[in-house]
Amino acid sequence: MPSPLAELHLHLEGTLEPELIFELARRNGVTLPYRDLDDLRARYRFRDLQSFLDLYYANMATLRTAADFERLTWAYAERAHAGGVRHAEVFVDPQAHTARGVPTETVLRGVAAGLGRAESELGLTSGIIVCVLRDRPVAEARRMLEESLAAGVPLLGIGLDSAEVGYPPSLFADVFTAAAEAGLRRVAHAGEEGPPEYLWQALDVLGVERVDHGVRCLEDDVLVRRLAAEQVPLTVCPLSNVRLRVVDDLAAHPLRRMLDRGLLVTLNSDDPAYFGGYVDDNLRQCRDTLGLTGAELATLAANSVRASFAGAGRKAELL
Ligand code: ES4
Ligand code: ZN
Repeated sequence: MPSPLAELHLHLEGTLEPELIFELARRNGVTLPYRDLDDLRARYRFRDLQSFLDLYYANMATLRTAADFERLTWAYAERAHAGGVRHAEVFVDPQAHTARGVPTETVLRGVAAGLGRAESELGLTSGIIVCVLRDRPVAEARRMLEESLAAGVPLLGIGLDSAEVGYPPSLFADVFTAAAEAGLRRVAHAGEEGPPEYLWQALDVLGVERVDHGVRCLEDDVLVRRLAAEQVPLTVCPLSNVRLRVVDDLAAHPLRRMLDRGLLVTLNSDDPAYFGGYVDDNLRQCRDTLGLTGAELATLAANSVRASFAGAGRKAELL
C-alpha cells in the first residue's frame, strides 16, 4: 500500500496467531483443548461478537510472562510495518489477564518492551490504550485503571471493549472521568453490535475523541450529521464486520456510504489473527470489492494520521 498508515483500532491479543498459541502453550505448560492447528483453525467461524470473544479469551491463557507479551507485540509490529503501518495505537485488555493471575504490570511492561523495540528498529511510533471490559463489574474497571497508571509504563489512553449489547457506555462514566484527570485520551467501541444510542453516550457521557467501529451510526441521521460536523474519527474494521456478521459480506459494507456522508473514517484490522487479515489486507480487499479509488485509499491513509493522537511533528512527517 502506498501511503504511510496509522493503525488506531487493533487489539494486541487479537494478533495472537494459531502457531504462536501452540508454541506458547508448549513453553508455558498450558493444556489446549485443540488436537492440532487444523482443529484450532476450524473454530474461526463466528456467529457474532460473543462467539468470537469466547475463543479470543480462551486463547489468551497461553500468554503468561512479560516476555510472551513482548514477543506478541513485536510480531504485530513487524507484520504491520511490512503492510505500511508507521504509527500504531494499540489496545490491551488488562482485566482479561488479571482474571487468570497475570498482573497488569507484567502485561504492560511486556507490551511496552515490544513497542520500544518497534520504535528503535523499525521507526514505528506507538501508544498503549488500556481497555475496560464492559461486561465485567465497574469496580474491576476502576482497579484496572489504577493498576495501569501504577505500572510504570507510559499510557496513551483508555478504551472500552468486549460484549457491547446490554453494557452501555454510561456505566463507566466515573472511570472515564478519572482516566481523563490522569491525562489519558478517551476512545470507546460503540455501534458495532450496539445501537446508535451507545455512540451518543460515548460522546456525551464518556467524552470520547474517537469512536471504534461506529458503523451503526448510519441508522441515526442526526448522529451522522453531528459526527461529520465535528469530524469525530470512526475506526472502521471491514473484515472484522464481515467475520462477526455485522454485515452480510464485504460488498455490503457501508464504508463507501460513510465516506460519502463526510465522516472521518479510518481503516483498521481489529483482531487480524482472527478476522483474516492485517490492515493492508483490509485495504486491498476493500479496494477490490468496493472499488475504492487511489484517491480514496489516500484519503483513508491521511485520515488515519489525522485521527491519531500522534504529536503535530510526527503527524507532519507522516502526512
Ligand atoms: C473486539 Cl471486534 C471487538 N469488539 C469488541 N471487543 C473486542 N475485543 C477484541 N475484539
Ligand atoms: Zn475492536
